[in-house]
Amino acid sequence: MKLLASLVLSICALASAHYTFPSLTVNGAVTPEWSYVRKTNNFNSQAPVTDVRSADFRCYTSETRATASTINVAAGSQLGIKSNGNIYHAGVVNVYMAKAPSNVSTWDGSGNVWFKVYQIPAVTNGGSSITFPAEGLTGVTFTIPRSLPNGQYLVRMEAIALHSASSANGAQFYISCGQINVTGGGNGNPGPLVAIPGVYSGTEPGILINIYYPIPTTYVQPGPAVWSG
Ligand SMILES: *[C@@H]1O[C@H](CO)[C@@H](O)[C@H](O)[C@H]1NC(C)=O
Ligand SMILES: *[C@@H]1O[C@H](CO)[C@@H](O)[C@H](O)[C@H]1NC(C)=O
Ligand SMILES: [Cu+2]
Repeated sequence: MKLLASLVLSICALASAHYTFPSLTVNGAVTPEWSYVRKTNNFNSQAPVTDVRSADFRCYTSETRATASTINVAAGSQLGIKSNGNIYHAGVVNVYMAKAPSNVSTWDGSGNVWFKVYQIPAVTNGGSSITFPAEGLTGVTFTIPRSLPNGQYLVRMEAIALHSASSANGAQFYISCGQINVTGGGNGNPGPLVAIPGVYSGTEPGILINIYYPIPTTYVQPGPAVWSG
């Protein structure tokens, strides 16, 4: 198992092409890269964020200072977040949203404003196996809750690679923030609300974890419960 883990690590080091999440899929159409998603610092390097307390843990735009255009998405419809490659590392996914006070293009997403709308955890089996349904996907698709109030939102994709997560700051976070304008929504009250950064300490059992040996008996998905409206 140790051998397998180090093999995985060296494959990771050789394969420079990781992944970013530069596009949305709205009404079945994939948007051009970095048009409705803020261009992240790693648009070229594709390197992950590993410090869950850094400012870049929110939208990863400290260098690009990017903003984006905002696309209309109907509440109750499917929203996709698309990768430029595939999520080839073993890991899990969370998607968070936050409502901008006014124009999302000029909002930084600070405060206790983020709620989780979607997740893809690991699947365990009491210690005989652990599998990662997010592994290999080229993106995720989820339903914008029907009762979500109208308005402009940031949508933050978070793919957590866990192949080297057994030491502190070993988990790799692949992040991006899209901008959407929710229409036809309702009077829901999304929550629980968290701040990003702030939501994680980095020592959660789902972030600081050896996924190889011993095989985990359970997996605890990081972050709050999903709000589905
Ligand atoms: C939001 O702000 C951006 C950037 O300043 C601007 O281009 C856009 O027109 C504004 N949108 C609205 C609806 O005010
Ligand atoms: C958001 O949608 C509403 C309702 O369709 C529309 O009036 C408003 O102009 C849209 N805002 C943006 C920024 O697209
Ligand atoms: Cu890698």
